[in-house]
Amino acid sequence: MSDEKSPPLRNEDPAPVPGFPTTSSNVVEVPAAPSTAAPEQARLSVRETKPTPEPRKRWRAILALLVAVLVGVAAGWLLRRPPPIETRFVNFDDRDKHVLGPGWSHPEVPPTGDSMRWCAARSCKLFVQSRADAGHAIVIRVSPFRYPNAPPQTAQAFLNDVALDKHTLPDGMNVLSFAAPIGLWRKGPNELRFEFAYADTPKNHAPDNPDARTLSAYFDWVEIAAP
Ligand SMILES: [Ca+2]
Repeated sequence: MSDEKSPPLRNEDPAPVPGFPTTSSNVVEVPAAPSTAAPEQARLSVRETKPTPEPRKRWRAILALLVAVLVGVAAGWLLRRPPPIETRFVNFDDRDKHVLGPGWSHPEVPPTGDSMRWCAARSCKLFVQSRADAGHAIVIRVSPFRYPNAPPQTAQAFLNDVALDKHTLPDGMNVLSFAAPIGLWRKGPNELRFEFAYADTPKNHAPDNPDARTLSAYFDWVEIAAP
């Protein structure tokens, strides 16, 4: 074993590297990088208080779009079509001309004072307004055209070409009802048609009657009754 003691450890400069000076004067101090915290904070502050032109344009465009949508909705609401005024009663006087379709004769006022019209054909039409939000009963007051040995007179109603009930008409005035379910009604104008078993001419059956019209039934009124 060797008696040589190891030299005490000293805080010495690091071992020299060949080709590289070792003195402390040769240490190159790297300047500290400038802090980025302050400029970043400044930029954030600028964004908060002073928007750049592009976001401002975008917000203006969105605002203009919202205004346009609101104006369109308001205009649509103001210009919306009002619901139709429903036809509930046809009295067959001069005020009901606008609902009469083909087949009807001129208005008449018999001694009873009622306002009447003949259906002067095998079928007659009415154009009635509906909101199509409920079913109704179509009720009519009517008298058939009769003559000796005439066949039974029948009346059938059709709503928009769909057949409803069919009734036989006894002699004289009758009140008849036809069920018209909600599904058959259209919003706005509807075609209501009455068809009869026959239409004939009074002149052909009574020599003293000059009436040459072809008659089926004499109407007093039509009511489109509440459900
Ligand atoms: Ca009447």
